[in-house]
Amino acid sequence: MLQTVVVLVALASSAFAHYTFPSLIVDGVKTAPWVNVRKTNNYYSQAPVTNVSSPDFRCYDTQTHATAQTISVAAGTTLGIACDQTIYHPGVVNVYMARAPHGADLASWDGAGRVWFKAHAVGAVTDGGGSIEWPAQGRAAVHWKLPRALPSGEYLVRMEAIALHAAGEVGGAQFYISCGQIKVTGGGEGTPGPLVAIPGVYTGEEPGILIDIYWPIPRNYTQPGPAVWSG
Ligand SMILES: *[C@@H]1O[C@H](CO)[C@@H](O)[C@H](O)[C@H]1NC(C)=O
Ligand SMILES: *[C@@H]1O[C@H](CO)[C@@H](O)[C@H](O)[C@H]1NC(C)=O
Ligand SMILES: [Cu+2]
Repeated sequence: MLQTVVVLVALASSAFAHYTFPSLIVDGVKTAPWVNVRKTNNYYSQAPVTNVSSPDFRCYDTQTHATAQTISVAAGTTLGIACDQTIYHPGVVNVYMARAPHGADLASWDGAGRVWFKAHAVGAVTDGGGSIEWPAQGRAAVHWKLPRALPSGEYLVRMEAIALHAAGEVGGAQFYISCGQIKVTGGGEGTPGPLVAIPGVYTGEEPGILIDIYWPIPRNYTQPGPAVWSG
């Protein structure tokens, strides 16, 4: 009897709990949860962030005050960020990165200031009002190639999966956030940008954040934030 209850609770939480992004994927290997990613306030399926101006909007670790171990990744290789389940809400993904200042200890660096560039994005597919699709939906991870021009150094890698199922009013979009810690090796001489501050990058009223995705079906979709820096 107790076993049945435990199994049902486990099934229910995997099916209905909010999701998190606790792992990186480096050289094809998924890291253990919250080892190379700062443990977030919602590590135990608490609510995602909805206030784009909140201090929690950066790494969502204001209560856990978490830091993580930094993992080495070579420039030019593929980096992934893994969900604890799948990205089951409709929505889009942005990944931002920020390089810690020379001499700073990444584990204690807070990522304040205009230091973030967009490293990767997964948007929406529209066809002029007939349908709108969300390529990130249903995925267990996102992957992208770190440009060879990315300078060597220590970076925060911030996942931002924006769930848009309730985004028709201000504060309705849900932001599933976490920050990993990587050390880029063998990098190049590029200048990542444009740089933005987080929080600060959004007002919450961008057409890609304040949006009714159901009716009328949007004819187009504008990814929030700056363009991706691709090296
Ligand atoms: C959002 O966060 C900012 C900064 O902490 C705060 O001033 C504001 O009241 C918050 N807004 C809501 C709706 O909670
Ligand atoms: C679609 O494009 C129009 C014209 O550029 C723009 O005003 C509108 O905000 C866009 N809608 C979305 C949801 O991005
Ligand atoms: Cu949810």
